[in-house]
Amino acid sequence: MPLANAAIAAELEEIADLLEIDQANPFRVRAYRAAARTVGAWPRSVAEMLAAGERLEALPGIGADLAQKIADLAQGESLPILEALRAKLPHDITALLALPGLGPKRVHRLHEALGIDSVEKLRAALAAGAVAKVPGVGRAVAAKLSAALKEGTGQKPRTPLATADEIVAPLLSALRKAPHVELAEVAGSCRRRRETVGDLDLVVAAEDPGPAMQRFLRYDDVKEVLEQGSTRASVVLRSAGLQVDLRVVSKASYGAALLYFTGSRAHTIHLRQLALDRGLKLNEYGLFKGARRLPARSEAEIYEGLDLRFIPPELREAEGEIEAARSGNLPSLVGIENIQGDLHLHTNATDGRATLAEMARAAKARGYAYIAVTDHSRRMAMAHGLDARRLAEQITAVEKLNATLAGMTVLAGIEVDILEDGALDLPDSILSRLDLVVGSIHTGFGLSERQQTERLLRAMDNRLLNVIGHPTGRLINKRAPYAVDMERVMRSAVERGCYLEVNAQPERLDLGAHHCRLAKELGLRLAISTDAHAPADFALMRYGVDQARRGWLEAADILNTRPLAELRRLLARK
Ligand code: DGT
Ligand code: CA
Ligand code: CA
Ligand code: ZN
Repeated sequence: MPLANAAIAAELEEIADLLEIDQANPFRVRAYRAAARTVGAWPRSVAEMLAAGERLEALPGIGADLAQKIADLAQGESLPILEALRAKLPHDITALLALPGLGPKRVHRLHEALGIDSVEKLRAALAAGAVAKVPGVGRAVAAKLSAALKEGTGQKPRTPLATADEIVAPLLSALRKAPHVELAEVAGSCRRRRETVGDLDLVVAAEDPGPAMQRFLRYDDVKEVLEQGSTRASVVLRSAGLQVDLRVVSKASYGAALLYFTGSRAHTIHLRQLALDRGLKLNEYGLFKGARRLPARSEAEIYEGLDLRFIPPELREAEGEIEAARSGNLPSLVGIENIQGDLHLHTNATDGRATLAEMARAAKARGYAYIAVTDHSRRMAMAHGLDARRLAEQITAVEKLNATLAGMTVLAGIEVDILEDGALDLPDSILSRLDLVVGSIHTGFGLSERQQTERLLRAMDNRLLNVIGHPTGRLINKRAPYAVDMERVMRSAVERGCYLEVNAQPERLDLGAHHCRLAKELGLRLAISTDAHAPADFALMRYGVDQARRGWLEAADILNTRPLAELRRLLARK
């Protein structure tokens, strides 16, 4: 199986890294490093040269021994030297090279003295005070490492997905404009739409990787270059201190590389096993049958080659998606285009920043059929929560507005506080005049699991309540969810004809993906709501949809994909 130059270069780079940590002869290290650069930048396919009977010694600086190794790699064979190095030094050890003060020599010493072969083990050894005592490392370097781990990649909280999206969009478009770049996509957890990302992983297809690499390394936002080779590099951006890993591959390998770097690790390992079971080989460079390269320019070709339906990135967590793809039981995931309206938003009557009319206009411009205005109730004094009188005024305002709006309906609603005893913060006499009541917990996060669960059940006992807002109360990186028996809450919601919300605020994403999946199992529909406080917040809907997709949900599982008439029927309580 012919291997692309880029892939050959990547393997040679890894050999150089590992040899260097292993304290091999510096000339040998340099030879591999130079060979990686040469092959990576060579304009013609090495595999094709070999097929045409040309000799690789023609490449500058490549001697007979390296030429043989490159030829082996080009034919898809694994090199005994790389296998041996990988067996000796775990893959994660190269990550240590990215830390300040750590070159191959010190990484070697730390490995020899303390068995450190990953950032996690380094962190533990630093905490135990062992690192400063290693000869050739010392106090100063240990202090520098502690500081770096505290603020740097390891300890740093994971970046919210929405922040990562904002950072990656201009970077991708810069790469797409670089010469020779045919395709560029973000992979990793960002593409799987996890709620937070550890780092960004980019995959680029370009026959000549040089220009893309240059564009990447010289990108304005780059604060520090951690690692650079001919086809891969890692940098830290000023924005959010986010690390970005780039891989440049050939077009023929693009699908395989995108699949590999999208992960999850568990998903691709499972796929690789599936390939082996069929006598095929799948890796980050392609899909192979013996010496023959099967189509792998796109992920779709690879899934097809494995007799699987295409698996959307959001499902690639090794949680049953491969089995479902094989048996034709993959869900047809809800998409942003299925969303008909938004059922949780605020206006400047409470803590929103726009008027009711402005919010309605923005929703109509998005093509929505309906929205529900759900300002806060009186208990939220700091947000100027509405009492019964002000809510009555808002209901009148909604009626007036509806008379002027064509093609979109504003539903009158409230986000009413669920008090600690489970009572609602406004009298039934006013709640009964609303189209939709969202009930939320904003206080009393410290109750026991039993108390919190009873509180929510009691709130749902009120037949005027429709949807529980942000049901776990967590704030990503800031506040843990309160203790609650979610399965019991969901079962009770089904019995009572209530619903739960997927709040799309990037720091909430509440419910999260696993709870979405649980809801589906229990037959509970969910609302996906932005909790918008300004017109621009309507765009957050995609983050709620992303989590619902990660939870295997289809359009029919979502309340606000239903047309208005059906929505009204669904809101009628049992
Ligand atoms: P993150 O960055 O912590 O949010 O999570 P990911 O999934 O983006 O993980 P990351 O950045 O370490 O690696 C990106 C993808 O590359 C990962 O999802 C799968 C692939 N990958 C990286 N290293 C390995 C590996 O050693 N084996 C396999 N099978 N895949 C790997
Ligand atoms: Ca990542
Ligand atoms: Ca990464
Ligand atoms: Zn709220």
